[in-house]
Order: sequence, then C-alpha cells, then structure tokens
Amino acid sequence: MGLSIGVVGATGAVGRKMVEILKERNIPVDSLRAFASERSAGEKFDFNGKEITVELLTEEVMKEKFDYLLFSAGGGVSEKFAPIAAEAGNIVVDNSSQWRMTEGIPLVVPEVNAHALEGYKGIIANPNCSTIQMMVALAPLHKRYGINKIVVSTYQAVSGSGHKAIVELEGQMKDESYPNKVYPRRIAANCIPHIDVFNDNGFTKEELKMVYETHKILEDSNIEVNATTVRIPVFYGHSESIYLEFKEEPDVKEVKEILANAPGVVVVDNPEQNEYPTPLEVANTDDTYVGRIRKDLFNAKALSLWVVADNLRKGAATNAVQIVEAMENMNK
Ligand code: A2P
Ligand code: 11C
Repeated sequence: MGLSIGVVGATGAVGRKMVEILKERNIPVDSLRAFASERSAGEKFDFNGKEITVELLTEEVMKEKFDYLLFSAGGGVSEKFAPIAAEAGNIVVDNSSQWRMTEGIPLVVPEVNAHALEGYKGIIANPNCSTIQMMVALAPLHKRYGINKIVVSTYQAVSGSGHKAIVELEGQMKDESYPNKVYPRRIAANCIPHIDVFNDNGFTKEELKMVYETHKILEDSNIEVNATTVRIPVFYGHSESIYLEFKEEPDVKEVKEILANAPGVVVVDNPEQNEYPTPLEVANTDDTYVGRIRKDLFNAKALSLWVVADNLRKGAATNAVQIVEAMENMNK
C-alpha cells in the first residue's frame, strides 16, 4: 500500500517543489492532499494524472491520519499546526525554523545524521537551506580531520525568500522603478548583507541558524562558526565561500577524494579549465557541488572551498523528501 502525504504550503516556492520531487523520486503516494490559506484554497493541479484541489488548512484536517505531512508555510503556521498534527499521531517534516532547536526534535540532513530518525515519530525539522549544503560538504571532512572553526560567507538566491521575492527580482530587472517590498533595499544589480532579522549581538538570525544548526547536526557545539549571510540577485541556488580550520592537517588530494566519495557531493574543481560550480548550472539538481578547494597560505591546518546547491531542492524540498525516504527505509 502506498503512502498518504499532505503538503502544507503546497502553493509556495518550496511546497510546489515538494510536490514535484515526490513525483520525480517515485515516492509511492496513494493519496496526496495539498493545504494552503484561503488565498489559494480551491486552486487545482495535476499529480500523477489525478486532479488535486488545494484545501484550506484547518486544525480539524491536521487531526486526520496521514503517513507524512510536509510543512513549508512559514514558522507561524508550523508553530500552530505541526503540534496538532503530531499529537494526532502524524509524522511532520517541518521546513520552517520553528522547531529546529527544540530539544528532542531531530534536525536532519539524511546524508549526515539519518540515525537521529531511528524509532522517532512526531515533528522532524528540516534545517535551513544554507546549513544543509554546508553540512553535506563539511560532515565528511569533520569526520576525517575534525573541524575547529568555520568562517562562511553566503551568496543566497532570492527564491529563499519565497515566491514573492522571485517576482520582485523579475520586476526590478525589467523596470528600475519597481518598488522593493520583500527586501530592505533594491535587490536587482545589488547585494544585501542582511537575511532575516538582526540579533542584539550584530549577527542576523540566518547567520545564527548556521551556527547552532551546525552544532546540533554535527553533535559538536565546540565548533566555532562565524557566518555572514548575503542576498544576491540570483533566482535559484545558494553559494558559500567557506574557510575551515582543522585539528589535523588536511591533504588537498585526499580532501578531493573524500568529497568525491561522499553521499550527495559532486566535486567540480578544475580551475585551469575554469571549472567550478555556479548557481546557474547547479539549479534544478539535487546534489551539493564543491570547488575551489585550496590550502590556506598561512595556516597548514586550514583550507578554503566553494559550495553551491539548489536552495529549493537540496536546501529544502529534496531534503524533506529524503527524510521521508530514510524513515521508510528504516521501517522496512
Ligand atoms: P497561499 O498560497 O494560500 O498564500 P512562499 O514561501 O512561496 O511565500 O509560500 C508560502 C506558502 O505557505 C504558500 O503555500 C501559502 O499559501 C502558505 N501559507 C502562508 N500562510 C498560510 C496560512 N496561514 N495557512 C495556510 N497556508 C499558508
Ligand atoms: C533564505 N535561508 O534563503 C533562507 C530561507 O529558516 O528555513 C529559509 C529560512 C529558514 O532566505
């Protein structure tokens, strides 16, 4: 028998990808239900030849029986509705930041810490997109050399802010007077060193997510993480410039081998041929791409690399669907 799956926020940038990826990865779905607000309830779309009508999200419907509910409708919706669904016995994979740091709630990148799902039922948190791709690339290196410190700067696509931000960048690329509503500045032909709200310590919430989610996923809160997160005028695909200090001296050739053999990683690193990953090429794929791997000039235990992944896919929807796959494999 197939699975009954509900997607909450099914009309959003990530929700639509979730539906697409359930199809693509041939998840055996018997019944798919889609939920959103009154703004789009009643809309219809095709799923494997069946017409699906978007339903209004209510407390009552979350108490019905699903095998999995995939949430991507913002933190407020997850705060209110995910516990109702979980109390009714449903497994919730939540893409918002609402439950990530709650003790007892697994925060999972399947390539890295699927073991956190063993015997678990309830709310499972999907990490932030910038954290997910960093974890896929760094976990195998942490295992081998032990990471002491990460300094990361991100170059994040507008799709990370949802559908309305894609519309804003499209509008501003065509029309200089198109107003900025989603971002505090014009995003076209610009870059904005500000993602999510500022904290009293000068870091943004997006930057602090990269710190504390890393600690939880790698189960190591001694790693020093310093992040600067920046929005750039790219539609799909987050990029990250990462500097790492290890406990043991890394060997670049071995680093490349470790990454080439790591699940979910593709190494694209031939600078002499101008080969390195860029978001335009990586968009619409599910892997995490690593290039520009090089030793630091001054510290033998440090190296730099460049990591790119599709933020809506591996950074959100694909990771959520992989959590479903991992749970199903454990139940076999
Ligand atoms: P809707 O289409 O009805 O607004 P994005 O991140 O691309 O902006 O998408 C957000 C998703 O979350 C959309 O599917 C949106 O539905 C959904 N959503 C937002 N607020 C609510 C809410 N209060 N109840 C249910 N769905 C919501
Ligand atoms: C962005 N990383 O690109 C954000 C989007 O905590 O899940 C995802 C926010 C989150 O703006």
